[in-house]
Amino acid sequence: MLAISRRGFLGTAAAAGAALIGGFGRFTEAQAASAAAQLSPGVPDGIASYVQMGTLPGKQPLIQLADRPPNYESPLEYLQTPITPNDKFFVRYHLADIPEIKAADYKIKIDGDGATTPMELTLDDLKKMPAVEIVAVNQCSGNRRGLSNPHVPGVEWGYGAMGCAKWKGARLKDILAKAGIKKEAIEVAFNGADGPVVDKTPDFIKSIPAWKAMDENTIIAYEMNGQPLPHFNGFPARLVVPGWTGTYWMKHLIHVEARTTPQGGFWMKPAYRVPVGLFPLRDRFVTQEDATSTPITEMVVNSLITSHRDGAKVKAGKVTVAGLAWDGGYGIGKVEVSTDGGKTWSSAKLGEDLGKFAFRPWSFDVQVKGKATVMVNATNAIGQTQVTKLLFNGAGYHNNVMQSITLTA
Ligand SMILES: Nc1nc2c(c(=O)[nH]1)N[C@H]1C(S)=C(S)[C@@H](COP(=O)(O)O)O[C@H]1N2
Ligand SMILES: [Mo]
Repeated sequence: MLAISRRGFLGTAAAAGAALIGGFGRFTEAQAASAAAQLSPGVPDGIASYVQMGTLPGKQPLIQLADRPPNYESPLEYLQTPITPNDKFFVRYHLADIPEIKAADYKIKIDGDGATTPMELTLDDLKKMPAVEIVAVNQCSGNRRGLSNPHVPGVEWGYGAMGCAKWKGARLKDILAKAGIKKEAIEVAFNGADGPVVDKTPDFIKSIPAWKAMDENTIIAYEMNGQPLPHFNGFPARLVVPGWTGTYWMKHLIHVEARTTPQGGFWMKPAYRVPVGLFPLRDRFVTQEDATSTPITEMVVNSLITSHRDGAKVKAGKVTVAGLAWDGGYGIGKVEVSTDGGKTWSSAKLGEDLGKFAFRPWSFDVQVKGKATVMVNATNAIGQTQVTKLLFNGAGYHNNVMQSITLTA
């Protein structure tokens, strides 16, 4: 058994002292006002009444959309670089009982009817395996849910439920090989050390197809940007599934199960599914599909303006508008900007290429006299583009509507 101490966020907050903010309704007017100013334009009106800037241990202030479980998004200003610093990286949890795990006590159990040789790995074992480094975007499936029209229930994320880091770890396929994965294995399922506070909430267990588990880019990571993982991003180790939305990136990973049958839990169905055929997705998760829905898989191509907020005041003349673009792992082909509402488009300058799973920076010079509107569209390496009209779905997933902002000189 793991020797871990269980404490919720409030316990953690108390331990960390006065720097922290308590539950709802106890924040100062200044904290509330700064959070309201950070909110993405377009989120439901009521949100400003309950969000605040909150500071989790080890983190810079983030936009606190919920406290138990902790759900904190990055303000736009933290997303101006292709690598998101660890202390500015968003935090998403479904369950509020989040243990603090000591590195020395940590073990991952690998078993299941799809493996011949059940085993356990310590953090040291993991670090002794051949290590790989990969830069990859971790984006919550529900990023931008708060911008859905009509609004849908769930955490009302603005633009900041995402970040990009350099992850270091061992390949999952090497670990599965050690555990003797059988050719009959169709899925690999993952559980983390966090659990529900109320017993009737189902434990957060996620599964991926065997082919994705065996992909050379899927790793169990113990470092993020050259540091041990921050507690709230999954210390001591988490799954990293480049290209796929954050839901599969299990934090505080303690169990890997090779399966010959589909995982049947709540978090695979009905949760985290998209309507069949609505999005131009290529990655299939056949063993979990039904006639109308499929688990969410790879991210859709998307971009974000991070240099300016909508309505920003600028100096007349040349203004450099900049931001990020990313997709599900094909890589960004081009980013285009329109200053005439989408009639004509010009190519933006692409910045440093940190790999096909990473944020790709871009920039574009606009002449501003009076008012200028700037619209952005990213195209990935296989020609997929963003949409002009929301592909509405009840969970608010995959929102890649082209952004348009107005600058005033
Ligand atoms: N153990 C655990 N892992 C988890 C989750 C969780 O609730 N518990 N949430 C997932 C979801 S939905 C997302 S979007 C990412 C967020 O990663 P981050 O908190 O490191 O930003 O973690 C994933 N891994
Ligand atoms: Mo998520």
